[in-house]
Amino acid sequence: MTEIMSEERLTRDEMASLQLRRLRETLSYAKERVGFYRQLFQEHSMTHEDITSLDQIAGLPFTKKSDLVQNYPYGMCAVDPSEIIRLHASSGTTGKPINTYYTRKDQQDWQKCMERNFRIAGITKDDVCQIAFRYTLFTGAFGHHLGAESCGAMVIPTSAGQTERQIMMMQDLKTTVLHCTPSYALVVAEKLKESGIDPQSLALRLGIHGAEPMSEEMRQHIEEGLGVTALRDYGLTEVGGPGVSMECPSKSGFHINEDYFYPEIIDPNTLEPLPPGEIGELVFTSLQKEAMPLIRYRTRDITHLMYDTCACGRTLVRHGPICGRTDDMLIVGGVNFFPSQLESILLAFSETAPHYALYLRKKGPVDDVSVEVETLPEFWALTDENSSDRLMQRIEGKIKDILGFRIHVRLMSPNSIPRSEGKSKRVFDER
Ligand code: DLL
Repeated sequence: MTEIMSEERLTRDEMASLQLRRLRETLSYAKERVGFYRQLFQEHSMTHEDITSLDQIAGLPFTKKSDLVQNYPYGMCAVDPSEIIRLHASSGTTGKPINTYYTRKDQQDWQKCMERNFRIAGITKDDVCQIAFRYTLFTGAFGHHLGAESCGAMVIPTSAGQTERQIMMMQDLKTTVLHCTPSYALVVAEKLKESGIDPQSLALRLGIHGAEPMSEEMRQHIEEGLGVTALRDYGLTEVGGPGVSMECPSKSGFHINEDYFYPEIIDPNTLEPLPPGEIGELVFTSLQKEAMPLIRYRTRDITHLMYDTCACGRTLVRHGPICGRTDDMLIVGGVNFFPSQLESILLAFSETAPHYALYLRKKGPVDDVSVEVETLPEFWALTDENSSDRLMQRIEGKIKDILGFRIHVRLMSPNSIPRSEGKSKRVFDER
């Protein structure tokens, strides 16, 4: 077990007073330096002096993705471009990327958050970390790279793809930690199996997977396929990428670096704050950012907060798994559901593989929903029409029981659904 630092086990009062001080500093800094916030605060006729306790944050306006789009490229920046030493971006939905910027201090803070995350996960200087996130504008690879180096581990920046070469390097260099999306972890696991390599023959012990959801059922596939403990980390480009939160080996929530990012959960419809434990939309206020401070940024991610002390001894607030995004929620015949719920149902069957694609189409006025799911090679090799019909009916029955409506299931042969080296696209809403 790695050492727990004092800032990871502050009392709630100590953390709250630190957060309040930094919140007031951030509000005053943003108002002074970012035209967007100056105007927003004027419209809400508020100043940072009005904030004397953390719960008053609920009276502040939100920042939305559309604000970043409208103020592209530098409108949300609090510093002159000459102070910026790094830019990362995610692909926006409207054509223009969503940028995030770092001053030297922001980058150092990012590194501290990533290092803390990886210590929480149990990485030490003896580890060999293979970074198989893509090294592009995407924050994933660079953030993980910074954190692993900061822990004193040896970093192998392979980037994503060239899976055979990844495996060769794992074997030759005795990689102990694989960093990549859950989707790519599945690709590596599949390649190991195909090549007849026993994961136990590798030095791999830990997988750190983020940037997209990983259900418990998918975690199990990855852990078995790679012979690792698979832990999730979370973050988003807008607030600086990964480094926001990380699971510890007790797998009971993601520890939030709440001295850097103040979290709230709101009801996405009423926009009112929800009490601890209730599920809603995660909102973050940056507490230490120089280049691009964000106040009450609506992430669209759905989860809940837990304030009890974790089994690992840390008091940092934790969020639960991201069970979906407000913009990912699907409505079929009036019933709301998240793709992650369907994933858990599909992967709970011992005959299925963790590869599926959900299609939503219109048949006249009615929603027609179907899902293609691969079966494991062991099942496919032995299957006949009867056994595959029986499995299909069992899966359809389970979906109807849990989600309350019918989804047509098509069983697919192994390897027939496209794989991804980054984030997977599994939902095709063609309505
Ligand atoms: O995905 C940052 C990141 C890189 C996080 C590497 C972790 C590891 P974006 O591309 O901006 O940034 O996507 C952010 O991805 O709002 C979530 O919806 C989703 N997401 C990220 N991590 C997780 C996770 C990076 N562990 C968006 N579980 C977020 C579920 C996740 N969803």
